[in-house]
Amino acid sequence: MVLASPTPLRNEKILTLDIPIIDLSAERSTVSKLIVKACEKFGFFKVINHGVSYETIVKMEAESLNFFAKPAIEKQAAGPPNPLGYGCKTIGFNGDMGEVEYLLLGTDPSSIDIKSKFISTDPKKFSSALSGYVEAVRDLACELLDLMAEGLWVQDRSYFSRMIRAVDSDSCFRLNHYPPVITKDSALTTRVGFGEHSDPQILTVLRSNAVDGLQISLDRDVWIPVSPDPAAFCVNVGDVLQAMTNGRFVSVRHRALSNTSKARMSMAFFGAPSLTAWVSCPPEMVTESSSSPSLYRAFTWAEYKAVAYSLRLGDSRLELFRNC
Ligand code: GA4
Repeated sequence: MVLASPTPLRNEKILTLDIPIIDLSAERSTVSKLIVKACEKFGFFKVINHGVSYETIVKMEAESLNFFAKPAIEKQAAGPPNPLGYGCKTIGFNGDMGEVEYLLLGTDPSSIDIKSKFISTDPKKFSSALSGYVEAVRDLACELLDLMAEGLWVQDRSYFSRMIRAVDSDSCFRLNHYPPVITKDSALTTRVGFGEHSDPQILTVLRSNAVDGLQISLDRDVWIPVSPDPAAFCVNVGDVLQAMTNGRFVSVRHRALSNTSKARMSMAFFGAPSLTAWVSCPPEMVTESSSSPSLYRAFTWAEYKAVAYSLRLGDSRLELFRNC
């Protein structure tokens, strides 16, 4: 598909191709093969006919719009992002900045209930929209992980999804709002909304409104814009899944730019293991011989998360876990 090229940032190239679109209503073995291919080549794909109801999505989107429309002081009542809470422009703890405001939330029922009281004047409505959405996208993430296991011939089909389904899974949810770029001379300037990074977790399921901005990078300084499609989910491999597939799937760097007169809004579910869970490959992904030796040492999610938060947004953290 050929797309309109947004203005590149200095010394960068923009490629005009789109990531694979996978129809989940197609035949299961075909779908699992397509997903594996997409995860190996792009680390990103879109899913359509995903089974998440339109109502579930629009309810959550409406709550998100309501939240970001509030005065700053009311949004700050959600607490600072350390790491969960409301943040504006600052990302993480090490000086990263972007043209974005966001709300980072836990996904377990008790944290949803507690936080909702500080987020909305109708906490019940907010927590019902959020729990409905989180449950639906978690189910979708688990289904996709089972399809990946099938496509990779991993016998234990729930090897990956079990980690996200765990009651103490450390999954989180993020609402992002990228305000429109308004300049005096009405010329559009490109700004970095959320800088280049890979996601630390297992799998990310993202939905955005119809405003573009998401780009992925398979090669340094070469960017591929991902066209927005509010009816689809954009799915990407996280660092932990790259480690659990022994490097077969790629956790690809991506970013969000703001360069339009319209606000971009996105909602991301980050499926993560529980803090104490060990991240290691299923036996099928590793061979004793030299063809696929274990690329990464085993680590716990708590250890990996601590390293991620100690580094800058764009740092390559998985490299630190490579076996010599
Ligand atoms: C990227 C993916 C998720 O949005 C996130 C981000 C987190 C944050 O914004 O607080 C991090 C970033 C993300 C990667 C490295 C660390 C942690 C900011 C940062 C500098 C919520 C996550 O889990 O990791």
